[in-house]
Amino acid sequence: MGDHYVLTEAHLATLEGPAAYGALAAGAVAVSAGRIVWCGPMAAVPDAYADWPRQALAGRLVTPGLIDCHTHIVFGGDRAGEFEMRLKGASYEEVARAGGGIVSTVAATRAADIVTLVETALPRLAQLIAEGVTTIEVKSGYGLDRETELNMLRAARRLGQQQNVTIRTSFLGAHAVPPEFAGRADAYLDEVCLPTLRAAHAEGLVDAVDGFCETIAFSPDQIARVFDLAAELNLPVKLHAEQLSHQGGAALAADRGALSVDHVEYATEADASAMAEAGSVAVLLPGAFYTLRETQAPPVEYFRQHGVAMALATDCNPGSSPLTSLLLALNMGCTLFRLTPEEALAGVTVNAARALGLADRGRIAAGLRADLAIWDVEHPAELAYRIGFNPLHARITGGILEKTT
Ligand code: DI6
Ligand code: FE
Repeated sequence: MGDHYVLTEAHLATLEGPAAYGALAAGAVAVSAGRIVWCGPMAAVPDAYADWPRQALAGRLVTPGLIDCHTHIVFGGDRAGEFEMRLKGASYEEVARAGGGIVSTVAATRAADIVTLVETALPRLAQLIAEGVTTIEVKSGYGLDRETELNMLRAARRLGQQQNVTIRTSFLGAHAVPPEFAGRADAYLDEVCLPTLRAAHAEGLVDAVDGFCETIAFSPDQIARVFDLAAELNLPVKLHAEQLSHQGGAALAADRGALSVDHVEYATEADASAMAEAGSVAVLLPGAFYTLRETQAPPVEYFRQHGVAMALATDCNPGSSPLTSLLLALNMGCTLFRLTPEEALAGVTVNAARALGLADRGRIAAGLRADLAIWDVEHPAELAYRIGFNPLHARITGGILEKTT
C-alpha cells in the first residue's frame, strides 16, 4: 500500500470516547503520510477518501500500536545464576548485597562494546515488536560510568534506527551505586552520574531522566539532586519508587511533576493523591512483582479513586523481570493486580503514551501517528485473557504496514 489508504471492516478499539475501549464495530481508518487523517464508521467514510486504496480487515480488531513504556532491554550478560540463588531462598536485596543483582549486570555491560549491546538487545526488541509494540522506552543504568552509560543510550538510539519502532530513552545513572563508589553514593552522583547526564544530554541521547529510589539504591534527597539537574536541562523526570519499601520517592516525583512513578507497590493513599494532582502516571510492572514473588500489590483501588492513570510495562531487565512479552504483562496486570482488561489495554496504549510524554500516539484519532496493531481476535479483552498466545496479524508504524503472517 502506498502513502495513503483506508482500512475498512475493522473492529476498532480507539481508546477514546465514552464507549468501553472506545470500541467501534464496522469501523474505518484513513491514513495519509504516516498519520491517521480520519476514523469512524465504515458507512461514513468521507468522499475525500472514497477513491483511496482500501484494505479490508474482515472484522479484525485494530488497536493503537502497543507502547512498552518501561524497559531495560540494553544490557550485557544474563542473570540465570541469580534466578537459581533466589529459588534456593535468597531475596533480591540479599543477592544485591552479595555483589549480584544490578552490579553483576554492570560488570557484563561494561565489558560489552556497543555493537554487542545492540546485537544482544535485538532479539528482545524483536519479541516485543512481534506482539504489536510500536514504541519502546529504553533506560541506561547498567553502565554507571560515563562511557558505558553513554554507550547504552547510543545503543538504544541505534535500535530505533535499525528497526521500525520508536525508541525513547531514559537516563538512569542513579540506578545503583557502582562497586568503586561503595558507601559513597553522593560522591558517585557528583563525580559520575550528574556530569554524565550533562554529557548525554549534550549528545542528544536523553528523552527523560529516571532514578531508583530504594534502600539498596538512592534516597529521596539523592534523587532530588538528579531531578534538579534534569530541571536545569529541561528534561522530564520519572522514578522507580516504592517497589520494595516505602521511601517517599512517589511524593518527591509527584512534587517534581514526574511523567510517571513506576512499580509503586508500597505507595500510600497520600501518594496516589499527590500523583493525581501532578498528573503522574502509575506504571505497574507485574513482571517484576511476579519474578520477585512479591506479595504487596500496588494500590490500584487508590489509583482508581484518585483518578491516577495506570500504565503497564514489561520492565524487561535481566534481574527482576526477564520478560519480553507485553501481552503477558497485560494478563498479569489483570490476574495479579486485578486490573480490568480495558484498564490493561489503556495501560499499554493511551496511558503508556502519557507516561512517556508523547501526545501524538496511544489512541486511534485523526491527527495522531498511524501506529496501529491489527489482531486476529474478536474482542479486545482477548488480548489480556490469553496466556502465551500471540494473535498479532499485522503492525503499522508511521503508516507502513508490516504483515506478520
Ligand atoms: N527496578 C527494577 O525492576 C529494575 N531496576 C530497578 O530499579 C531491576 C534491575 C535489575 O535487577 O537488574
Ligand atoms: Fe525498571
